[in-house]
Amino acid sequence: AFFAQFRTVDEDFFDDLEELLIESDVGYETAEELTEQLRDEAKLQKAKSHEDLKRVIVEKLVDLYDQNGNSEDEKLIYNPDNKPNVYLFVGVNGAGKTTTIGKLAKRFKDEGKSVILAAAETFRAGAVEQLVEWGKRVDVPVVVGKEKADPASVVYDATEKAIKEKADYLLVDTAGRLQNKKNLMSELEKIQRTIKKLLPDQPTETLLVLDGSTGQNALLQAKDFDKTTKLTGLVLTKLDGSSKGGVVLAIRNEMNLPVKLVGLGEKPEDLADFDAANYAIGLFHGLV
Ligand SMILES: Nc1nc2c(ncn2[C@@H]2O[C@H](COP(=O)(O)OP(=O)(O)OP(=O)(O)O)[C@@H](O)[C@H]2O)c(=O)[nH]1
Ligand SMILES: [Mg+2]
Repeated sequence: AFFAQFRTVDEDFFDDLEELLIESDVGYETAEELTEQLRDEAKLQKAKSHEDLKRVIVEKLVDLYDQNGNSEDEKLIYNPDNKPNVYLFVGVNGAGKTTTIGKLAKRFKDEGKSVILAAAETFRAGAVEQLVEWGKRVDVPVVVGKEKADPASVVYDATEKAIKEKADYLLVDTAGRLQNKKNLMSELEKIQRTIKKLLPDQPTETLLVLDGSTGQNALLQAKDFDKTTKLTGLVLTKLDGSSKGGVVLAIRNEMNLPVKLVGLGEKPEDLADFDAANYAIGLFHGLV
């Protein structure tokens, strides 16, 4: 529809394209930069037809995403000589941490790896049960503490168990909300310190889980969490809905954090690796 509106590719076309990119949460700066590049590229490639332009736009989105990184850092890190590989999951409440951990546990289990889960979210009622439920569902052990236990103590026990059993992976679930943000951040810091006490090189991954429909606020969340627990990547959830998750382009552009996983539903198999080209096409399809 967007392309049909335009007979010719002129200034109006690029103005409207920029507006549409902003609306899909790519971010103002990124949208401006991208439109600028597209304008140049379209001229350079003499892209006059709409088909030409669609190709140029998708190419540019992928380029923008890949700019500083190589595609290698998009993969989850697994080091067989450094077991257990500890993955710490952080993010605001409802983002999809627990669900992602359940799905990832299934993936690793299916690959023949040994996995242990740590229920380090003891604040919210029902949180531990939710992870235990996932553990049963995908047949993976879950370390839990006593009621209202200190989350760091649960992590300590789980790390010890993972070391003793030479587990391939330890996936740590954390709270998304405490009494206030300061409490949450200091708890996450304490959890990270606890892991390092036993395993100085861990966690291998500290992943920020983001609800794909969060919009521009996701960039603020990424900056906040990165300050406390240096992040290694993002998980973008709920892309099965209407959300395009355009904000990851802004996060990539400003913070150079790769998206490592995407959530595509609530079932154990609804998890995929991030693919920049697919993502760009999806984002772009949302625009037209
Ligand atoms: N459609 C869809 N729903 C998802 C996805 N990921 C998670 N959800 C749902 O989102 C809700 C919140 O997910 P949780 O995994 O509980 O989120 P959390 O980050 O652990 O939340 P807290 O424990 O409160 O901090 C649940 O109802 C999940 O089923 C996804 O990729 N797609
Ligand atoms: Mg949770």
